[in-house]
Amino acid sequence: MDNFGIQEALAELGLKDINEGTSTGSHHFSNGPLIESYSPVDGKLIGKVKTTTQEDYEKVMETAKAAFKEWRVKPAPVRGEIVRQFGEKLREKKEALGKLVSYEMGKSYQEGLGEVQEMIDICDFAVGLSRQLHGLTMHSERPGHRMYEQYHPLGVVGIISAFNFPVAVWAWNTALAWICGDVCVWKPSEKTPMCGVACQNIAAEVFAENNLPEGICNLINGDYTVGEMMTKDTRVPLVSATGSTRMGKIVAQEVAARLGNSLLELGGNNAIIVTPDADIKMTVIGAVFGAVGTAGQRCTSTRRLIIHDSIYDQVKDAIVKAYEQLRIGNPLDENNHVGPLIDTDAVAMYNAALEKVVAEGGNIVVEGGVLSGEGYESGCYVKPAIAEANNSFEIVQHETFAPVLYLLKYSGDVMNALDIQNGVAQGLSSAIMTNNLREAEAFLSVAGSDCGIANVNIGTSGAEIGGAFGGEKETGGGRESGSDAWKVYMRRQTNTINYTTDLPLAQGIKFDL
Ligand code: UN1
Repeated sequence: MDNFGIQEALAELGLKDINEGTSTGSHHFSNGPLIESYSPVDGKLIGKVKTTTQEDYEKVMETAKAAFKEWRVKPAPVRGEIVRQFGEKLREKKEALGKLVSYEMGKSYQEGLGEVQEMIDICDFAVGLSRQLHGLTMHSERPGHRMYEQYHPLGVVGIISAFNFPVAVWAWNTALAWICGDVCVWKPSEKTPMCGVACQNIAAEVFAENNLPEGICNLINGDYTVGEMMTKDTRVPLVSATGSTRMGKIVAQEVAARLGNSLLELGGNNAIIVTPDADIKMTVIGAVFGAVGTAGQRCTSTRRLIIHDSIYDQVKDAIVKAYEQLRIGNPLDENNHVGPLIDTDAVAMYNAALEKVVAEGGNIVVEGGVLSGEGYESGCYVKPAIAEANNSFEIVQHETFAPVLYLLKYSGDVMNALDIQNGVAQGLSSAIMTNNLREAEAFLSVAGSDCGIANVNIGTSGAEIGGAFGGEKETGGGRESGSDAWKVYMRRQTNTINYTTDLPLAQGIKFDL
């Protein structure tokens, strides 16, 4: 295994002694039982990370609150300069971190690098934004009065992230929260704890070099019970959570019960509509990457292809042919297209989905299966599968985090395809492949896609950081990353200033004493 330079990468990221469960950075407060992280790539132990107890959490929160007092008074562009330095450090460590992401999560090295690139990109974005946290000015109805609004930091922002993007989603939240003047407490997925410690180490270096408290960036580890410490904590005004809809519903309720804010980025059930005017070659690339990239474990992965009946067989044949070319194996080997699933529980869910689609009357077009033998010792490698199905099947309505693609047929005009596309509980990403302007515009119109992301002649996955990222319905409604997503990390204050010697009341009310 070592020929892929894993040990060197771990050393570069300060993760060498992690076998003793050494926690580093501000994570040194953690004293709970160890989480062992096994690679889905080869089934080997990567390291052990200490979990956070309630007592540890209290210390983290005290540290974070103290750091907030210092951080919030730094001018936003000064905070931007720190984020710029963090982005520089990420550039230096891109290969090592990309490799760890690939090894601990199982996505291809290319995608691991891509994920670190998203971190770098959001840092650059945040640096520019640090001079643009604009509020509006309004005209007061009263003479000699000035009215405007300003944005202030919120405080401690809690971040709960998923295994599938073990570093980028944290960075989307953190880079914005930092320039907004917030401090962060991050609970990464217990399936990818090493990635969390690696990021904490990189951030800690930057804060130390600038004589800033490391409590601006905090790491806690463990399962959902550790996440719950934040969701129930009134000291955490915003909890940003990425993961399953099941998890999101619990987080939303716990945070709402104390009238906190939550930013939710949950499950998707993303479809590509393929119309008679689609470019078939582009469709195949977009659909296959969308369905098998990251072994189908992106929240933006393509789950459903909605194909017009006039070109159904042609598209089906082309996709099946492309699947025949797929090489499944060690994701650190650049010759492979598809790596492993995260763990054997995910493999069981994949198997169950394939059984269920058959039981519901689906027709398997590309056979799935779990791979065994040399190179597949971890038991996490599966064959990407395709089934012809019906949108009403329970399994098609459900997000299975695995490379299972459902082919659905539509006839007539594009509105029929949109009914199918929108006919699921989730609303994250969507796409249409067409060269027909009318179809494309109908898809983007008020009566079109109901998702947070709607692409034309692009697949469903691989969104750029510059746009707001998130979706509707069971996807949770939150928006992270680009555009004006930063506003969620700040509190808005309306200020009215009277520079006269009179006190006229609004709405013309008379109140003479
Ligand atoms: C996720 O799967 O949680 O759009 C995030 C994409 C990536 C991010 C996915 N930029 O596929």
